[in-house]
Amino acid sequence: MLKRGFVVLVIVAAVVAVSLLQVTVLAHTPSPSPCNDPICNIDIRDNFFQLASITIRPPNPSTGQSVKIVWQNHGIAIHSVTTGTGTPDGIIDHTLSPGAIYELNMTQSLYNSLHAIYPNDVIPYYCRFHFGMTATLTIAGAPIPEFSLPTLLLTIAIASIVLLFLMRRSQKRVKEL
Ligand SMILES: [Cu+2]
Repeated sequence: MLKRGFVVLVIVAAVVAVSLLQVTVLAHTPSPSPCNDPICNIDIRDNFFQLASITIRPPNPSTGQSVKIVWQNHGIAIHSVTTGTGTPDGIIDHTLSPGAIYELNMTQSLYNSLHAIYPNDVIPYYCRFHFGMTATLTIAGAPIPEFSLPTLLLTIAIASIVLLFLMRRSQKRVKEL
């Protein structure tokens, strides 16, 4: 019994470690497009955005869950994330020093403001400091699911423990009979 408890503990520790690793990895590498995760990363370099075109999921109207977009300046120059085409549209305008991170939640209200200007949901943005440093953010597809991968893994871990506990109890009962 002690051995089985140890095995369960190791499995739980591994799942928690993988979940934490997943969060860390998500925070530091550019996401692929389409990005189906609740966190989407865009790297800023001298002088381009990576990925320059990315598709993210819209906010979930029933749960209120929104995608978090994370820009990180990996360059040695100052850059900005400014929505519009050459002139700011007044919705997003954020300047990043080298190494800085800018986190933006694509909430329903932000999405509505952007959708009013860009009805096709392709949002152009650029850097104020470098001519030709442009990118697009496309909002398309089904809203993000309620469960993120780390949450899902933790749920599986907890469900496994409950299942093992119930199995153990039923085995005991069989022995008693
Ligand atoms: Cu720039």
